[in-house]
Amino acid sequence: GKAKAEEPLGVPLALPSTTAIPKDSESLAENIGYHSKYTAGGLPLRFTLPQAYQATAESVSERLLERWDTTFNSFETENPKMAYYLSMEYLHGRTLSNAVNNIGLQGEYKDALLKFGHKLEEVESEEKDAGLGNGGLGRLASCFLDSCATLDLPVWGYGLRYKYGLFKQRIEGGLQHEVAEDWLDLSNPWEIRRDLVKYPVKFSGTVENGEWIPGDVIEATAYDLPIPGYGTTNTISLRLWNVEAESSRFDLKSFNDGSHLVAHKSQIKAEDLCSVLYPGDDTDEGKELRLRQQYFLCSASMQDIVATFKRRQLAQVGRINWQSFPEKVSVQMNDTHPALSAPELMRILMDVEGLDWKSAWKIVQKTCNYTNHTILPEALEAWNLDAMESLLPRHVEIITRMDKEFRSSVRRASGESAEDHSARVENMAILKNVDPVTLRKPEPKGVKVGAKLSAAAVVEEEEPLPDPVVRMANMSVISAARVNGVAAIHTEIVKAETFNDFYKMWPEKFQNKTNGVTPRRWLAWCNPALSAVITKWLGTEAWIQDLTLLKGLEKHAQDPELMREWREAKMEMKVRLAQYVKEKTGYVVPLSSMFDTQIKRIHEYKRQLLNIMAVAYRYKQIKQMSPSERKEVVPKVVMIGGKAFATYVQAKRIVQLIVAVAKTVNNDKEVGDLLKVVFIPNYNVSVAEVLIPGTDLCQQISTAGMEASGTSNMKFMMNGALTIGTLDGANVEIREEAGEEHFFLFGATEPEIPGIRADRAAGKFVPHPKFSETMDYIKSGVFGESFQELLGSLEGNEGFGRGDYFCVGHDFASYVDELDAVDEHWRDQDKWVTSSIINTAKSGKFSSDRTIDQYAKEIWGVKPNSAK
Ligand code: B1H
Repeated sequence: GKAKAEEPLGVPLALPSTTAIPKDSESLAENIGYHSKYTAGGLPLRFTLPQAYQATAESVSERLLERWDTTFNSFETENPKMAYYLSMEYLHGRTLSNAVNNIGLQGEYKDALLKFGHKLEEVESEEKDAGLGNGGLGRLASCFLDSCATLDLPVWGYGLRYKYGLFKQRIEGGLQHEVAEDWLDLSNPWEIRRDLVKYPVKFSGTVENGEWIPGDVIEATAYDLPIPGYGTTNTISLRLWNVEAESSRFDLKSFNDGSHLVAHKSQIKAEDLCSVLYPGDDTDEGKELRLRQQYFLCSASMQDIVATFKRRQLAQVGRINWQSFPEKVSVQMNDTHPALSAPELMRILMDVEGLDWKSAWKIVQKTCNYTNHTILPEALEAWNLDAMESLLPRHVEIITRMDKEFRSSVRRASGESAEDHSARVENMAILKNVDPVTLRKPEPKGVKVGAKLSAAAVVEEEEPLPDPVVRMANMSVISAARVNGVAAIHTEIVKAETFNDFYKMWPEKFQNKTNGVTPRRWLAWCNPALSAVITKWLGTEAWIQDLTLLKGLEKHAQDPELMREWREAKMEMKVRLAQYVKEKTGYVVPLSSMFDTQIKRIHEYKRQLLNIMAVAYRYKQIKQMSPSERKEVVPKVVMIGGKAFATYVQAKRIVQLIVAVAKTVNNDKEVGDLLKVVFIPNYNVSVAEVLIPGTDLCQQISTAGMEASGTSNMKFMMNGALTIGTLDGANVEIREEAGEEHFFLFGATEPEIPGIRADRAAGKFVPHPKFSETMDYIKSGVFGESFQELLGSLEGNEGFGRGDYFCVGHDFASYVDELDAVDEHWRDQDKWVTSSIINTAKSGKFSSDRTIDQYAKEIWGVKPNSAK
């Protein structure tokens, strides 16, 4: 397995320049026709939608290739410092519509397809979402790449090419069912398989005198996706690694021995590696396959990064100066999932390139950076040391040495002995549950080494010691140049709590980088109606590249003409959403209602339960009203969408309750149009693109301190939705930007939560009557069942998941009161529209262009490099 990418690339092909290829609708139609016949391979007599999609995608992909090639050549010849984004997840969504819009050919493709009798939007809807991620963390990675490309930054993404993305969600019999998402069942017109870019990835085996003799070697093959920037030629790459057994671990020897089945078995095992995305969001599913996946990503990517560095150094400088590696390379680890990048780079530098420990460690510490996305303890990855050792024996040696050096440097710096600082050092160290001197599993207490005790005597006297584990977050902090949180409040918690000892030792390492979302996909392309109004009133489309320009709308926020146009645009998007709801659920929702939306993974801390309980309360109130009282009710459509992790029982019960409430409420003639409840099935990126523009009010109601940032909150704000939310994650900054009169705040604050939990455990919680009344109402069976197990989590006094750990009971009254304030605001439609305009106008901060500009300047040290 020689790293082929190290070899010279050969002479660039002289092809027509990007401007020479015709892009008028005539030529595009011809090109689509050509692809329909020769690439998509269908009969041109019937130009069906799937075929139209395939042919159009091929045509667009061809146009991207020109840009891509230009960009790559410019990186290769100008050799700028590169940043590499490593992520186990990318929630890419659809590519066709985004690409056509980003390269500015929507009008031309629209006309071209009309010649075949097809609408561009319908053709675009044929595409399956690339759902290679769970939620916010994966979508953030995709938004970041869009911004990097748009800002002309020399950045590449690395990930895994899962055969099955996040499962599809079906609602049947009132329950969630998971169905495998075979997104590659048709050929993927966007990817290019790089036959020549392959690396061996080793597993298991033994280490003898620092030399790793692997038990297993599998091969990683690169598949590249183009990421076109907006308003620029720059088109960067997302490189996804795949295992291909034919070319990898097919064990010819045992095959020839006659043991065909053994050979075949190992082939299946190797291919399994990339077969499926782990579907947990904010959870750590510590399975061996996941560790294999993580290492596969890190090893292939680091080998590729090193090979690229060497190739460019040799071409530009003529020799390799390893000290300049951090001047040419920055690696961003998207949470701890790619944390093995650090020990893997150590291994390559030492075992392959022959550097000593000290020089290698200096390079690693200047190259790697780590973004933390959650402080939930169950999501902080910790791998069993023994399991890791059997899979990655050489890395366990390296990690153990990293830990040893770290422990002694902390002691050295504080000038005190091992004992004085043991608690602090143990807290920060990489290995946990090990003997501080040997860094291996300690001998059971009371048993002297070498003492001859019978096995039975030991078992009787000693409790089993916990297994040693590798704490990936600690390792990431130790090996990173910069560590960042994803919203101001989250970074403060990271510094003050999660990594406080590290922060005190290395304050300069810690930074905040408040998340952002791409305004291309999440406003300009998904909301054509509002975008047209914005462009008209700003007199320019420049806001698509500089979202802070939206603030120019503020001065017109009370202009009756803009208010009218704004209302019409919102209505157009509500009509589109209502059609979607009808199609997917059969429910008809009244357009004059307030559209109230909560979309995100189903998790107890995100509190969909709080939302649906408030809906139950509203329903009960409406039922009790007289006809004249009902006339005053603000009509509402409550929409909730999101997937529950298949084995997360409480989350699935929450889905069940939402579906049950919808069924009861929507079929209640007495309530009629005053209240509708919809569970939106199979929430994903392209569903979000319909839901967000059509929403009036969004719900961001997590228990304070638990949502690191949230990113749908930013998308809603851009699209003129108002927010009801807690002071959590990026909500804090959204409220600051919008102004408190345009944001509906409720609930306990982050510093109050521990006291609330303590009071609860001490039996001091007195439920508000509105809360008790709602609990009893649901338990009475109005929604078919009594939901005892679900509601039980809100009762009792203690324990995780019991005793209302997420403070639903505590926040309930303040939540329903604030929902009344929302209704009051809605009754004054002019006031509402003005607030809506102001939310959009003040959303500029939440463009991922701003976030990425900060990463580029404050962490990566990369500069724009525009392709010529
Ligand atoms: C976020 C995750 C996550 N934080 C483990 N952590 C996973 C953790 O498969 N796993 O094991 C997958 C994902 N995801 C989210 O990141 C936060 O909850 C959001 O608040 C934040 O907006 C988002 C992006 O920073």
